[in-house]
Amino acid sequence: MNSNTSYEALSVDTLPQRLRDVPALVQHVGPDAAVWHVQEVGDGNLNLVFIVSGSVGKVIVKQALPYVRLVGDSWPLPLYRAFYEYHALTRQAARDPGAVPEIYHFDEAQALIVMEFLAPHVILRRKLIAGEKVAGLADFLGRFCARTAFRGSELSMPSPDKKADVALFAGNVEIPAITEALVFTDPYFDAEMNSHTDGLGPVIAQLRGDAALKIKVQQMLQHFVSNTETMVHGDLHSGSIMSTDSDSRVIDPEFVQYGPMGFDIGMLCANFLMAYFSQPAHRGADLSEYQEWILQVIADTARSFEAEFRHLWATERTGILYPASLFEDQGHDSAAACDAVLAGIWHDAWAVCGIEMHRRCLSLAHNADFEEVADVALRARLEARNLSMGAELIHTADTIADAQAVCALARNFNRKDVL
Ligand code: SR1
Ligand code: MG
Repeated sequence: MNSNTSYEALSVDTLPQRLRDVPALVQHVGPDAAVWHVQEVGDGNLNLVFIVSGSVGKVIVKQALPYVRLVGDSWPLPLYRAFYEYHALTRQAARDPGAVPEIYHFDEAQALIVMEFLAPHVILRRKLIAGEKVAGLADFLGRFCARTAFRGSELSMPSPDKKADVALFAGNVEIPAITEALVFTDPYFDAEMNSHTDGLGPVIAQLRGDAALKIKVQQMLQHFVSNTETMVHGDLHSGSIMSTDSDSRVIDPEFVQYGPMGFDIGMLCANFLMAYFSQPAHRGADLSEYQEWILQVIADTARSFEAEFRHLWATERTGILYPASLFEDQGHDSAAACDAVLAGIWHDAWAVCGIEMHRRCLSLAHNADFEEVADVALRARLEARNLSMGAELIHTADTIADAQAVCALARNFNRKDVL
């Protein structure tokens, strides 16, 4: 395809003819486009996603649409998000090698990325709903969050490079604006695109009537839009992770921006907690065993994050922040400084965690964990536990001791009849 041609959305029928000369497809799919098989499998909210198979193998072709797929062309969205996704993927690949799919080709004009087809990986959210375990998941995710947080910050990066990157990604305006509205704002008032499960009225009234809670959430939003600590994935939920029974990768960083180091791990933990609270609707006899496994994943992800972050602190602290010249070279251990940085990260993480637990039940774009529960009364009871725990996390983010305390809180809310 001539990348100078103006943008046109691909279709199953046009893709072979339009991409047949792209070397990456010839190499990874096969030279004869006439025998390519194309399937559109996008189940996310924004983009087209094709699996292209041929005599040699398969690739994923992801193309941005000029509007929000979930809503339609009444909500236009810039194609340039593919440019930021591509640059986020290259940085994540450098900061945590092997953690993201390999990129074969990028076409800016067509807003498309050709990448590795992951097999037999499936979206992690599907595995959590099905009650399947993934070995090594927590180690992988904790490491990914720590490496991308640390290596994308001025704890590690040369300051001019980091500032150039902040400037580059600052051009990604409309995508973070979705997060600013849907995640941080809409859940807390009767916004136009909101929806919620019947029966949640009393819990929602309590949240929206809690001015102190809204202040905490707005403080976090202020932090999110003004703190450019590191390059965050920006949408790290269980739909942005693909897993087999023992291997995982992170996908879909189009919500990339420079933001707080605790953002990704907080959003991630929220999605594990929502998987946890929704389990009674999906499980039979093995309910408590599988729920405990999910909590263990949260605790182990936090442990893996801390261990990797402390390791990078000791071995890769080459940036302007907390330099050895101020600490080790003066005979001062920097462990207390690392503790303080981690405490700030965890404060942000637990607040973001509570906010994400709210938005997936109250604003646009709910998650399948709850949404696929057909029994509306049961769904409301489970979502009510999740919403109440979210509020508790936001209120107490400053004083939560550790991830084990969050797991204990989840067990308590899981026993409560909030409605
Ligand atoms: C309009 S986009 C809605 C949601 O889908 C994406 O995956 C993000 O989570 C966003 O908030
Ligand atoms: Mg996505």
